[in-house]
Amino acid sequence: MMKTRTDSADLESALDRAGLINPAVRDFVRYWADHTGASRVEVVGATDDARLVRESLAAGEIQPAGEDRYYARSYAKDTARSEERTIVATARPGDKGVYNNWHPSGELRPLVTELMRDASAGKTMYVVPYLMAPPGSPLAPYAVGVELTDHRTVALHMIRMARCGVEYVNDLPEPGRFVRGVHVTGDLPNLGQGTPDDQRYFVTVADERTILHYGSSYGGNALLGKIAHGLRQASYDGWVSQEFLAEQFMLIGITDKQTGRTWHICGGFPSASGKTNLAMMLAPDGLGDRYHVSFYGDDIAWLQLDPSDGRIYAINPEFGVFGVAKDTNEVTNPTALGSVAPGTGVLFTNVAYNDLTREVWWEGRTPAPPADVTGWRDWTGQLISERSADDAGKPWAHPNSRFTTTLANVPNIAADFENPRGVPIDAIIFGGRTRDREPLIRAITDLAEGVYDGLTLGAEATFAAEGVEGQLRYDPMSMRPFMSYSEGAYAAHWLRIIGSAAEAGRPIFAHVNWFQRDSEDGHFLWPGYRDNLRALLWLMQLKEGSVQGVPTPVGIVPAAGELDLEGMSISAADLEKVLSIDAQRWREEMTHRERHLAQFDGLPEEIWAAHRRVAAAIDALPD
Ligand code: GTP
Ligand code: SPV
Ligand code: MN
Repeated sequence: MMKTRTDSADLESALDRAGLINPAVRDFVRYWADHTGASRVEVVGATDDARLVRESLAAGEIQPAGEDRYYARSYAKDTARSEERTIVATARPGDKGVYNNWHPSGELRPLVTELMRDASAGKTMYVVPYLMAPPGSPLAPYAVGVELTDHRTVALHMIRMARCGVEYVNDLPEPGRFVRGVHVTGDLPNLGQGTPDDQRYFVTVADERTILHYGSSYGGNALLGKIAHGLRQASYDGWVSQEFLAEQFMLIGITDKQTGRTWHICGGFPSASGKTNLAMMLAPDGLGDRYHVSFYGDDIAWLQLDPSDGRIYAINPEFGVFGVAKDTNEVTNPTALGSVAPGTGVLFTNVAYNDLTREVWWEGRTPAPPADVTGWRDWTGQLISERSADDAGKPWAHPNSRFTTTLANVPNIAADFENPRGVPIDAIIFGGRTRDREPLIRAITDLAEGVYDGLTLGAEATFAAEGVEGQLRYDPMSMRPFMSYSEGAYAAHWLRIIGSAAEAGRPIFAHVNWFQRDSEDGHFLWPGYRDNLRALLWLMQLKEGSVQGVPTPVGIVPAAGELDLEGMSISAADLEKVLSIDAQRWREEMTHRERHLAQFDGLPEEIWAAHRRVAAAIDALPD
């Protein structure tokens, strides 16, 4: 007889077999197994990976893509985060911000719970206990979670992206203190994605530490440890506890082998704007082998004061990389290719796939697509050879196609990436895709002006979110899609946390832009990628006083000759352009900034004062 719902004896024995003894976690699983109507429950962790891979291959959910490499397609209308359908809900109207799409939890929680009723019927519910921190971190109490998911491929992703296993929940000092994540895929072909009848809901009930995501099996919509817990829930927790910041930041070390000195830099660029690439950066050949960049994190950092030395320390709570495939190749990012090499267990999603040769390809992998199209299918599964003339020019891979690989596979992973204390931060940088106005780098030494700069980060939105690509918009600290409470309180929390550092150990701020374009032919003025290290080396020299730069109203820019351009090719005109401040464009910008900041209730007076200072200095510039 076919079973419809998990029988309670089976459920208890599944939990027992997995050694899951935390009684609060067991209660959580019992409730949702019954409510979603899943027919089986299975607890999984890292040690189950090989078996889950075999089962997924046998079921045709993933396909082989070379030695221990795998490929999956998502449903064609489910390929990126949905910002419109993402909500932060709490019981406190005061948590409403401009970007968090706040709703009362009293309305949202019952609504989503109802959508989930019996919605996993006939499916297995995977129970994935996880830790979003290096074990032993002072922030580990905020990092414990359990994701329930009815999608096996999501479980495979979680195992790569977070530390997973019952050991992370069994011995909690407070057994009930974990983030409760429920992911129900729903009937993807019937959810009205992107229409007025959209059924999807991606809700973080932040004051109940509960995440309810319904209607997607892709990326941040479905891997709840990453964005929903690691950013939205954690930033809320960090604010309520007054203990830490959780930001969409990359985190790197730069070592000067000549002096033995290592600097640590973290920073926010909006989604699909270069964090992973920067974290995996090789020093440019022209600089010889003097410098080495080490990877700590590429998407999330949690920052906290360490009172023992008065410095700000950062950890990467993640265990893997969910990286953009597009334009990744031997020249732009050889490190990324190394991290997805044979034997890594990488999962590719929504790139192009060859049924016969088991190869994968994406736009920018090679200058032109494979000439022999035999066996090649685009990301939707359509054979390239059978494409209509109309479709001939369409990309083979989805622009938001990605690779998922664990940190240990990243060739430049820092030796101490699991250090529970994290690393002391020397600089915090912000940047985005900005086609004009923003110079290559401008350094900011004042705390309020640095926080102000983050809050006014403006950039072109990317394909990492549905329906917004190319839109110019403000994206404060690159947290716009992940903001969980009001922006005024967020700014105050930033001033307090970074301001708690001892004066001498305080990080310097900087704004960077690798994406300025020529106004006539559109070419990138700065070569980008590996050469970005040159701008960061200048910042470190500035911090240490070995270069002075040129002060401007928006920060200090490199003086001619201060950037080490050894072995790099850039025209004198392009270089001058990326190092200069266009007074007229900045004056226009300041009026937009004023309107942008005015939306935020309770913005600290220090931020307004910084804005007025910068605006007055720009007004005083000659044209
Ligand atoms: P999320 O994972 O969405 O948060 O993205 P991310 O910020 O980590 O972006 P990522 O490094 O994956 O880069 C996104 C895209 O920007 C890729 O297609 C890169 O090839 C491209 N890119 C990254 N760095 C540069 C650069 O310095 N110059 C240029 N022109 N493109 C870049
Ligand atoms: C982003 O969009 O910023 C990502 C990818 O890092 S996702 O996990 O889909 O949010
Ligand atoms: Mn991201």
